[in-house]
Amino acid sequence: MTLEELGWSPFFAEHFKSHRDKGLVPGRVLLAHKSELQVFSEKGNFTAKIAGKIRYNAESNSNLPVTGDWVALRLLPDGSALIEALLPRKITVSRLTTGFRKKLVGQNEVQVLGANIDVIFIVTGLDRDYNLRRLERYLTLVYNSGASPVIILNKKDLCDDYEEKILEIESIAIGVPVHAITARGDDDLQELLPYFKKGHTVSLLGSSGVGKSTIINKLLGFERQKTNPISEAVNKGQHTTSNRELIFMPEGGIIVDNPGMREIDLLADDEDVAGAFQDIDDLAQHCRFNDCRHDSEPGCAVKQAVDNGELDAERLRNFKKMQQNNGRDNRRSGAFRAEEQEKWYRKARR
Ligand SMILES: Nc1nc2c(ncn2[C@@H]2O[C@H](COP(=O)(O)OP(=O)(O)OP(=O)(O)O)[C@@H](O)[C@H]2O)c(=O)[nH]1
Ligand SMILES: [Mg+2]
Ligand SMILES: [Zn+2]
Repeated sequence: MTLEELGWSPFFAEHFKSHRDKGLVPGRVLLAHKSELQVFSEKGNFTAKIAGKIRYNAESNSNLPVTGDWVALRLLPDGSALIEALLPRKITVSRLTTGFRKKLVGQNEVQVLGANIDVIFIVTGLDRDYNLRRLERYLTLVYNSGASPVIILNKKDLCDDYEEKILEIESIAIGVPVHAITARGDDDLQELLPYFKKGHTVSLLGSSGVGKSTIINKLLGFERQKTNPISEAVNKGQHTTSNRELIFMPEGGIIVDNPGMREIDLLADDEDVAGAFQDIDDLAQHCRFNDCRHDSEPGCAVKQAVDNGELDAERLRNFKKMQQNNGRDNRRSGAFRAEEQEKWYRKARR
């Protein structure tokens, strides 16, 4: 497998320069367990350990390599490898566990759900799983990551009015592709193939039982992933899929299956939405006009921050997308934020 097929790009090449001089080789993490990782490189597949200094210097778990990360490998004489550096992530799909969520689940960290993902399929079931508000929360998570969202409505066979639902979704997810499919059927998966370009990584997110693994099996043409009727998995309080792993598509392209996300995981994102763009909210205080849209208004502090490199243009783009998406201009006030947090907090404790 070539580096390009693994998803290598000039961004990583630039950050790898200093490591190459030290005799290290680039590799991409296929699968990460606590102590051992599977890493793919041009020189083959290696079982790798993380160098002690990486663990020592990591400020939190989010600084340790996860599936999808690019790393610098020292190849050892016994055929294994040592991960000596983690390359910067081009895209991080993550969830902040702060504030109320921290109180709820006792965590205090950024949890990385995906690294260097190009496209995220947000998978929803057209059966009982369907929930527009939840879909909005998934969209927020994806917009914050910088990956491109695609909405997959699965189990079309169990829904009579899926066309209406598509219209409903298109009105909140402006410009986001929406596909209604039946993963159990044979023909619908064709329309997803164009997302699998050479070296591109597609990750599937969604609640447990919506059919993420079924979709992957169908795309691959064999039962690579375990699948289960929803009732079985949910009654046991488990997800059928338990880890994240890079899977290579025969025609090129890389796919990542994920364990189903829990309601409480998304809850955090609602809270994050409230504070997700705090930096932009702060800058906006200094715009000349109170209702500045940060487009071409004179005296716009946000635009100015982009011009002088203080604020990432991509981030501003995502901020606008999200506002457009949710029509949530009014959500910027602190009072609204506090109210929202309170609401979700109460909900979670019921
Ligand atoms: N009727 C119907 N059932 C489907 C469809 N796609 C998947 N299923 C069923 O839904 C159940 C759950 O599918 P999985 O693929 O295991 O779901 P998952 O999203 O991977 O779940 P986790 O791994 O727990 O996150 C299985 O019994 C599938 O056969 C579909 O298009 N129609
Ligand atoms: Mg699964
Ligand atoms: Zn402005």
